This record gives sequence, structure tokens and C-alpha cells, in this order.
Amino acid sequence: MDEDRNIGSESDVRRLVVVSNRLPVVMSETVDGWHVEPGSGGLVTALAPVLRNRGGLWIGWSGTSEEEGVAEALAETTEGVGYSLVPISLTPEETDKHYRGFSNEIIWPLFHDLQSLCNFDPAYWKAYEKVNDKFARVITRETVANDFVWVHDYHLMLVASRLKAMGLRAKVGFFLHIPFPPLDIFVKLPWRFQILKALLDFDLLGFQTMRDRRNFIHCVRALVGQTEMCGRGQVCDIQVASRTVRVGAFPISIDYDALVEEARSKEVAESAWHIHENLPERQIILGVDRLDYTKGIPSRLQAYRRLLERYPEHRNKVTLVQVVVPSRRGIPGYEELKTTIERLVGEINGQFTHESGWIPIHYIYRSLSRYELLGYYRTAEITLITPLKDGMNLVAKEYCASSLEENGVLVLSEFAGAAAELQRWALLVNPYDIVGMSDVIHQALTMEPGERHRRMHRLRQTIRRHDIFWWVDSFLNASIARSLDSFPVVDDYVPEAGSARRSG
Ligand code: GDG
Repeated sequence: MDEDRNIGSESDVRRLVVVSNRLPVVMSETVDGWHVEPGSGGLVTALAPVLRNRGGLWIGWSGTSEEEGVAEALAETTEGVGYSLVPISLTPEETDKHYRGFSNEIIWPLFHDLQSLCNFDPAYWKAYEKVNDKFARVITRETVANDFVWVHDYHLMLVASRLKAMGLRAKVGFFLHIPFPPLDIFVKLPWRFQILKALLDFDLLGFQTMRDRRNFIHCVRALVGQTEMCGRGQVCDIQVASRTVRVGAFPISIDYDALVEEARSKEVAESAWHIHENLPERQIILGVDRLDYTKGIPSRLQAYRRLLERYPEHRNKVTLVQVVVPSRRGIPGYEELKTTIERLVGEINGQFTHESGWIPIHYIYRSLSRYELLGYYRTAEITLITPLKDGMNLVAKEYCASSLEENGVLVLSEFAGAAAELQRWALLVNPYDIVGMSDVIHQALTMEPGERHRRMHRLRQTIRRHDIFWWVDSFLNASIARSLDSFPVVDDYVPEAGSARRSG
């Protein structure tokens, strides 16, 4: 092993090495060579300054199986930005079995509590091990003494154990962007011991909410045993044999100030104006989701139908704009979901459309431009975020940040990670309760302007205080702080008996 490697103390971490399944770029091959579009989005924005200050690296799949010219094209793209992108190429079979297979036909449904949708194919596990191994080899090659390696998400849960086996002793942290399931669901996983033990090889494990952290700790207690815990706040330490593993809840967020700026722009104002012009004198209810069975789109449409049946005064006056963004083509279940959604939209529009020309649902199946998306956020009086389960849900936070007049209402699923922080000022719903959801949409539609404003103001304050930079800082601080005392308690969500959110 390199003499220079892994000899530093906690205080002199030199570089940040971010590792994610995909690099934050989109590459396409043209006749003139590779074309690279730099990535946008909250994660890149938040990590870029930290990477830059430390001359860091970002390691991930380039999105292609080709190798020739890829590293050079990436080097050109990042020239002068202060950090580098290191590509990993994956064969089509590796992508198929690791990404589509193990990650998205096993871990994704299981960790969202939908075990009946899992396909526990043993060949997927082999590919998962192989690809995690491949990532670990590249990290070992690229990492020098005192680097802090920050691995992201469920595609790469074995990386720390592989790094250890390869002799790398640098500190390695992990953040899980999706939920961690309760013990009775996690134990269904045929590779439960391997995954849990591999996670305990990280030095710091970050989850979105206290509930996810608690679920993880229950699994460790039940399946690994012999652990001691300490600490009362956001972060606690688990003793595993002679090692300490730090485990924390770090709710991810958005670049609040940048989003507010964007929402104020002329382009977004124009987009909002067009939307209003096409839907004059209607209250707009918005849904924006990737096509995914975790997002609860069919139940939401049913709740909207119930609203129009139970509260006929809203007919002709509201329009549900449901944006569905194409995603994960080729994975079983996604095409069927699209058919279900489109059948429901057709049925509801058929049931309520009258001569007045009112169409209850505007259905959009495509990705929106950033300006269009913010235009919809700015125009919507109500946004419905009703996943059956979600790690966090950034659309909820983006909608609030874009509500510059502070007059929007956020209707939010109890099972979105965002509910832990936003529960007091959003209207919470149980997405399995169709009647209850229709009542809450009615409550939102008839809410007094004063209350709308009060709630949205508090939502925006909360998100501004805990923005994406706060998230990066909390995670990185937890990786170097010796004491647990400096960490606050973050919110947790527990449904209350007799709450107005239940169906009547
Ligand atoms: C994982 C977890 C967790 C959506 N439609 C369009 C569009 N978007 C953008 C939104 C938002 C992002 O996509 C989706 O946010 P999510 O929070 O759902 O993130 P995912 O990456 O899907 O999911 C999730 C997240 O990681 C972060 O930890 O919150 O729970 O599953 O930023 O703005 N953007 C554009 N057009 C669209 O049509 N331009």
C-alpha cells in the first residue's frame, strides 16, 4: 500500500472524495467526440465549494460503458473548477443487474416498505458485489492520506467493507437518500447480514430522519447484537467490537437562496403568466413526481375524484395539474403504473368534464424545463406531495421556497421524510386514506388567506434555516467532531390520535 496513505489525524483532512453511482454530468457521444453537460441540482451546488476548497474528487459511473476519451473530456469540463471527476465505466450487464436489478428491483422497493414488488434474484446480488468492488478499487487507487470519502446512496452499501478488505484505512462516510425500513421488513432481505455488517464498516452513517436512524439501530440490535449506544441528539455512537460507528439523522435540503432568486426571475414570471393565461380563474392544485410506484399518484387521483364528488362546489373552479416525469424505463412495474395513472385521468376527466370546457385534470407526461417547473410552483395554490414513502422529497421544499407571496398550501404525506421537519405548518395526510385526503384538500382550498400566509411563512423559515449548506456542514462536522454534545435533536414525526388529518 502507498506509504503516504491513511496516516493523518482527524484535524488535517485534506480532500473530500465524493462517491455516487452517477457522476453529476450527462455525457453523450457526438461526431466530434464526447459532449459533457455539467450537472445542476442541489447536491452539486452544495458539494462544489467543499470539493473546490479541498481540491477534491467526485468518483462515479460516467453513464457509458466506453472508456476511450471519457476521462479527457471530463478533465476538460472541470478545468479551473478546483476539483476533478473520476469516471468508472460499467458494462451493460453490470448496469442491468446492479442498477436495474439489485438496486431498483430489490433495495428500492424493500426500503420503501413494498416487499411484494421485490425480485430477489441471486444473480443481482453477485453483480451488486462486483460493482461495489469495482468502485472500491477506483477509490483505493485515487485516495491519498487523510482524505475523507463520502459515499452516497443505496447502490453502494458494500463499498466501505471492500475498502477495508483492500487495506484502505481512510475515514469513510455514507449517506442514504432513501428511507431505512423497519426490522420486520429489512429481515426479508436474503442478504440482510451482509448488508448490515457492510454498513457498519463505514465510520459515519447518515440517514434522512430520526425514524430511519431508529430503524437502522433496531436492525443492528436484533441482527448483530452486542452493541452499545450513547448520545441523545441528532447523532449517536454505536460500539461494534473495538470500533465506533457514528450514526446520525441529517435531513437533506435545497439551496434556498438560489431557488428564491430563480423564482424571482423574468423567465419564471413569464412561465407563470402563461400557465395562468391557459387556466384562467382556476385554483391550481399541483402534483410533480417521477413516474414511480412510491409516489402514490393513483391514490392522489382517487382522492381528487372523491373531492369533486363530496364537495361539488369545487367543480369548475379547480384544476389538478399532474406532472409525471418519465423514469426508470425497462424496470418491471413502471409501464403498468403509467397505464393505471392514464386510465384514472381518463376516467375522472370523462366523469366531470362538462360543456363549460372545464377539464378537471391537466396531465403532463414529460420532464419540465427548470423555468416551467418553477412557473408551476409559483402558480399553484396548493401542492400535493403524497408519497407512500419517500426519503425526503425535495419538491416539497422547492415549492415552499418558490412561494414568494407566501400564499401556497403544502399538503404532505406523513410518510415523506420532509414531514418530520414540516409537520407543524403543512397539512399532513395519510396517502392510504382516500377520504381523509379529499377532506384535507378541501381544507386547503377553503383556508383563510391569513392562515395560509402564517403557515407558509413558517415553512419557508424552517427550510431557509436548514438549507443544503447546513446539511453538508452537519454531516462533515459529525465526521470529525469528537464529542456528541454539539448536535441538536432533529424533529421526528409521530401521528397524533384524534388529528384532523384522519378521515371522518
Ligand atoms: C432521492 C430520494 C430524496 C422533478 N421533476 C422535474 C424536475 N424535478 C427535480 C425536482 C427535485 C428533484 O427532481 C426530485 O427530488 P426528490 O427529492 O424526489 O429526489 P430524487 O433524486 O428523485 O430522490 C428522495 C432525494 O434523493 C434527496 O436526498 O429527497 O426522497 O428518493 O429537485 O426539482 N426538474 C426539472 N423538470 C422536471 O420535470 N427540471
